[in-house]
Amino acid sequence: MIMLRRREVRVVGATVVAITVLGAAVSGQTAAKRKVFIDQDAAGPAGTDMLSTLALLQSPELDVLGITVTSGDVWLKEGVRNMLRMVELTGHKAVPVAPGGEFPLINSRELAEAWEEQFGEFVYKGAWNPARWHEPNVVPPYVAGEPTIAPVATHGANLLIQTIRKHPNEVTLWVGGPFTTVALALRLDPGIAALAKELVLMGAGFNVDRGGNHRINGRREFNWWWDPEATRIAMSAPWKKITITPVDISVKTTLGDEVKERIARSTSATAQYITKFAPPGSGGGGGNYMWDEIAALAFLDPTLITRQQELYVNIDVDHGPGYGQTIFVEPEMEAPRGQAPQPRQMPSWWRVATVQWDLDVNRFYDSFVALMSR
Ligand SMILES: [Ca+2]
Repeated sequence: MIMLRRREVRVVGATVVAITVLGAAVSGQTAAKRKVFIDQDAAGPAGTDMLSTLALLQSPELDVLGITVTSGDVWLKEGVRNMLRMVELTGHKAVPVAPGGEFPLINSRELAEAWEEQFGEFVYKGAWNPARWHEPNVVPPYVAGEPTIAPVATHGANLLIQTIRKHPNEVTLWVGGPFTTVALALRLDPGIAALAKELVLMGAGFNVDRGGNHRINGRREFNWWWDPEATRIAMSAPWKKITITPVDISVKTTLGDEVKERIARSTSATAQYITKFAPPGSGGGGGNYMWDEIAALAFLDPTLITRQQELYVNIDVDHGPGYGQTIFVEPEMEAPRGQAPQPRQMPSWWRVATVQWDLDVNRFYDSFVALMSR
């Protein structure tokens, strides 16, 4: 891979945090909160989908304007139930929750199985995993109980459009799941990409050898692979800024017992929710990496990221062996010795994104525990 410019921001980051805290104390409640709209798949009750959503909901710096749920880790209807129950139990039920995309635009369980017959088995397929398979309309019994609140009577794509149109240039779209809902919204109203403040997402994989659907090929990352055509639509739209938390950085974190024990010391509703459903010693699936939590906390505090890089990033939608794999290229071409690098000329559907490679893991855990203990 290419040479990376290492940005050491640990000391600078600490200074920025101190100034931010001081600034907040001086300005009191007058500081405008950053507006964010969450799009998430929603396995429950206390995995990466819920904990990352909670991190955003718990932050005093954010105004969460809405949540839409998309199929992915679990089917849509199950995910909406899980999300509603979570916001109800943690004191966030005023935030509107809307059902979004139920089925990928093209991809399907059947297509995925046909692909596996040709090219090899996936370790992880979300709602299509044989061990957790049920029909999309089935909502199985839930350890956290059933919600007493209902979703808003609007499709998630429409709620997303309405939210961005109501607050032009102010809304960060934060995506922690497949892009189906975002793609539907972009096809209904292409103007929302340029009207959003930015796109922040967990997805894609580059060089990691422990992530992705195979656990050996990190370029086929689950969120993007579930709906490759939606990913192509979303990643080709003219966002002002795109920030990607890829699998490569996810595998540097673990939701381990030490973090869980620190959270368990708090009596807050959120801490007690987590401790009830993900107590210390309960383990966790897929390495217990904090995939989506990094995307949430780095959005809250970008100084947690110690190394990142700008790349053109998109996805392979050819229905062959590379279907659903991340594709990427550097923005500049290597120049002959002594000459300045030249910008690479790319087709219009390629966008430059900031890709996170490394983080200050201890500060990340500290921030996570603090948010969950509020
Ligand atoms: Ca997710």
